[in-house]
Amino acid sequence: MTADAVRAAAPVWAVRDGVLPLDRPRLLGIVNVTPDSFSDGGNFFSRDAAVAHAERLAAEGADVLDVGGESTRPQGAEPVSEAEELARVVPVVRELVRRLPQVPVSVDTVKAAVADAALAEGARIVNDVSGGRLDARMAAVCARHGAGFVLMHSRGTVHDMATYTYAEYDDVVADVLAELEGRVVAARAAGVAAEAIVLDPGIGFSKRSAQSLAVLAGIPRLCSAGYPILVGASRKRFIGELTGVEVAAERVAGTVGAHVAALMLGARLFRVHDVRPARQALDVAWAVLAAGAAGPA
Ligand code: HH2
Repeated sequence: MTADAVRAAAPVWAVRDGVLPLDRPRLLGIVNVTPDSFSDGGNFFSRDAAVAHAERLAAEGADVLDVGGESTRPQGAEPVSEAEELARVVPVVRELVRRLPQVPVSVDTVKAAVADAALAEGARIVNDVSGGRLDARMAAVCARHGAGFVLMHSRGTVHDMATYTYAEYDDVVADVLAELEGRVVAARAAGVAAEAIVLDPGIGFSKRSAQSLAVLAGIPRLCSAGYPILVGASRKRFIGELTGVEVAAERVAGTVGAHVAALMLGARLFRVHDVRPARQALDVAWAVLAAGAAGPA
């Protein structure tokens, strides 16, 4: 197969009012408008700081800007009220849609009302770390707006989904796949188009380090569901445990390693704090893979 043929065969992700072709690795740059996120909490808590950060991520090559107003940090994330989350997220989404109309904005929320408000402001994707599990209205909101919908695997509530409380599996890859397929059935039943759906195994969510490694290694099996796979390994605990690097912001090289491996196994979307190194590493890794697919030069 030629490199052009590889690209031509690539799927596209239907994100409200357009598509994001998955003909190369796509990056979601993380914009945490929170005081308490595990690796950058408080850094971009004001609207202006969050917007400036997002503009920097776009300039560094982010394909999507993922705006979130509620942390799921492992050390007991405190759930945020709907009013507070709206107040954090909506002004940032509004400003990004105005300033960067060419970069799709995604909203990272488990609340249908927050998703609805962000989509009304021009966001094009909903990234739900509960895959629609925690708010029965979420899938219908995504369907009504025609939004792209990231269904991430997790168990439990916002407060404990990033702990090990529910980290019991028979076969972690099979169990995650089955639970995600259940979320897909619910989303499709609510009217979400198949082309709008992306699946994410939820690295570090109700998963010990070995289980996060297992789901990364299991990406080819996850791909068998027929939906694009997104991975969010950025700065996460398993990288700290593997490398001994305790400061989350210093886990950039480990993050790149995890994401390049995930790309080779079939993932096409990556949610990252550090866009510049991710862009460079994944584009080069992709060029190598495409050259291999093209056959002898
Ligand atoms: N991880 C986090 C948040 N949202 N969304 C998807 N789709 N995949 C992920 O792996 C994922 C996610 C947690 O990371 P972060 O936003 O940096 O931290 P916090 O939850 O503390 O704000």
